[in-house]
Amino acid sequence: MTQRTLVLLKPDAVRRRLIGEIIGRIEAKAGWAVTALEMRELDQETLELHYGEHKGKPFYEPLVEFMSSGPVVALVVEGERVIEGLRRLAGPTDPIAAEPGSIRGDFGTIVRENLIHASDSEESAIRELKIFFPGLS
Ligand code: YYY
Ligand code: MG
Repeated sequence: MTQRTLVLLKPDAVRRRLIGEIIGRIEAKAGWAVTALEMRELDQETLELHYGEHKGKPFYEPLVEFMSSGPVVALVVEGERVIEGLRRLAGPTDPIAAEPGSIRGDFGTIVRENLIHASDSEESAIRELKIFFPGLS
């Protein structure tokens, strides 16, 4: 089952010079491929679309502030069961609860600064890919 997912390497990953390490882990998975990639800064409108489900929650405003604190790297990753696979590679939202070996488990400590976003379902992937890569067929 070949799928496509949206990955964001968050501003902390860029600041800490971890983008190569993280992309390396993604590329190391057999058959997965990065098929589009862009470094960019995210405006409020884009973040509101992307994180709309969290609007009104106590962590929303600080999350948006963090996500616009510096450039992110947006990637399209394609491959076998890549949506579930990337969620597992990233680890759970709270990096302290994330297993060592996962990206969040190896590099994170703070929930907000958890290095990576990966779409959580096929529906989310389709929605989020449209936001970040509208030209994709
Ligand atoms: O999908 P995932 O990134 O693992 O978590 P979400 O529950 O969708 O939350 C999005 C984002 O918000 C999370 O990566 C960090 C931040 N966040 C937070 O700062 N504090 C929380 N209690 C929950 C989430
Ligand atoms: Mg999420």
